Amino acid sequence: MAAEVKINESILSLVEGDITNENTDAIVNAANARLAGGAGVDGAIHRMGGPAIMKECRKIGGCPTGQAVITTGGNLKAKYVIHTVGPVYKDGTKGEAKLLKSAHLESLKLASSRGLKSISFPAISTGVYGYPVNEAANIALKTVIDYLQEHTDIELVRFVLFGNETYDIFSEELRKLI
Ligand code: AR6
Repeated sequence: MAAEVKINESILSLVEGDITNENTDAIVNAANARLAGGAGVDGAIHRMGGPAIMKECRKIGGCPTGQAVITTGGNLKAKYVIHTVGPVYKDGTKGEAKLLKSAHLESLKLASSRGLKSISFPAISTGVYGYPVNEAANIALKTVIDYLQEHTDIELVRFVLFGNETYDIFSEELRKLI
């Protein structure tokens, strides 16, 4: 399954799949603030990418919630991994939306600053961190759409969604936004 929209000259696409197979310049990792590795997409990226990624994460040391850092992609097809830290969802009144927006925005800015042309995101914060998928999808998609409307350097942003339930919710939220 796939959906695609054009924003200026850039493409925003949604696919169902495993982000560790992506061949975009960078893939985004839903990391934790210690960059210590973990379950979910973080575990999958380190498993597939090999120890070079963790070696750089240790050197960097950590990443505050809402910020982003970049490492090699190791053995992955993607050249780089951008590690960002989404918020843990409590009740929606603890600044979660602002932090989730910032996680996406800082990842995009980092990709731009490195001259990257394509980037893939997972559904940050919607697994272990408990963010309701529809709310997270709205924030993630809106942040990317706004960014691509203002910046033309990134040619492709892809959301790689694990399972058709998450894919369907992202598709629905995208429909509402365009
Ligand atoms: N490709 C794409 N999406 C995936 C993959 C994959 N290979 N594996 C899981 N997902 P989560 P979070 C989806 O829990 O909520 C870790 O322990 C998953 O189905 O990976 O931001 C970190 O170290 C869900 O839709 O990230 C942190 O401690 C989405 O990715 C914490 O979890 C995000 O789920 C971060 O939690």
